[in-house]
Amino acid sequence: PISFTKYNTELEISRYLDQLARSHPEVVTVFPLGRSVEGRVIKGVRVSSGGGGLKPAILLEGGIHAREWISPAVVLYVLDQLVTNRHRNAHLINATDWYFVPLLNPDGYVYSMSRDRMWRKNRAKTWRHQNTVCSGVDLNRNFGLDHAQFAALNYDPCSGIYRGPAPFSEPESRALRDFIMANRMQIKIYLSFHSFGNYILYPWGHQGAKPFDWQSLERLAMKASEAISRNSGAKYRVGSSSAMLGAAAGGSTDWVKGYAGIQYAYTIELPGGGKWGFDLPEKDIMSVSSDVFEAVKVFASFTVPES
Ligand code: 0X9
Ligand code: ZN
Repeated sequence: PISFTKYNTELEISRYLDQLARSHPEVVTVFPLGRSVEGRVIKGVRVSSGGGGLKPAILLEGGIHAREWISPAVVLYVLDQLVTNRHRNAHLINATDWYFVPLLNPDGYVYSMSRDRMWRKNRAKTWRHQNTVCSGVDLNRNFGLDHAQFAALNYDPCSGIYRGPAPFSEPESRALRDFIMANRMQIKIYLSFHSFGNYILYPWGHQGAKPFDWQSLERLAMKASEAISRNSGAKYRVGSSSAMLGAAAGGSTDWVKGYAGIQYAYTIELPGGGKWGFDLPEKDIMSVSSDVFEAVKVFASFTVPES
């Protein structure tokens, strides 16, 4: 069964989503975004109170990177809070539609839980040369914005940041692309959860220059960061991806802003912990999740004009 104080398996997550839709059919819809390389269904969730017309929407996505287990955990927590406390959270649902993709890379997540804790990529089969076979594409290098801007390691199938043979060569990145393109007029904010390092990052990642409207993105991120420090005292730094972490092309948030035209696209790097940083102890899941919920409320309130 699902728990918000442990890391759930892919199967537990998948069943929980179906269960949630069954017990709250009036607000929750589960739909397939696509299938992973190994054939797992990538599930999306819509939380909506209905009522005529399209409301502005926010999209929370997790699990692009297999080993960053805290990412799907916080996305599930926000989803669960929103739905199970929906009377207290009515104001959040009435004005905004919510989309969740808790686990974009289910194959990688399963592999990280069963075989290699530090696995990052998807589970695509690729070939280096001659006899060396390496698997996996870094889905956060596979999105199609500014495909020319890559570092040497991005061309090496054996590297952890292999970009893949072509933009959107992977079914997981295509699934997110197609969903976003189909809903791009509705979605106002996209949050991509990663770990680790305590950052709220806005584009660009592929170049050092900032988007013309970076001050609006920075201002909103600062508000979210302040909500987190009020909640727990945790500090999240705010800046552009390239300024904070160095340039990297092919990331989802760059494509979402630069191609799909969704103004507010953020990568949120959650706290690290444990031995390698990605293995944040389960006892810390709750406080990180509660911080994220506070931040997400700030982002969501921003989808509503005049709020
Ligand atoms: O490198 C990444 O994909 C992200 N960091 S992580 O440690 N979670 O792998 C940062 C992505 C920031 N966005 C871009 N650089 N486009
Ligand atoms: Zn990541």
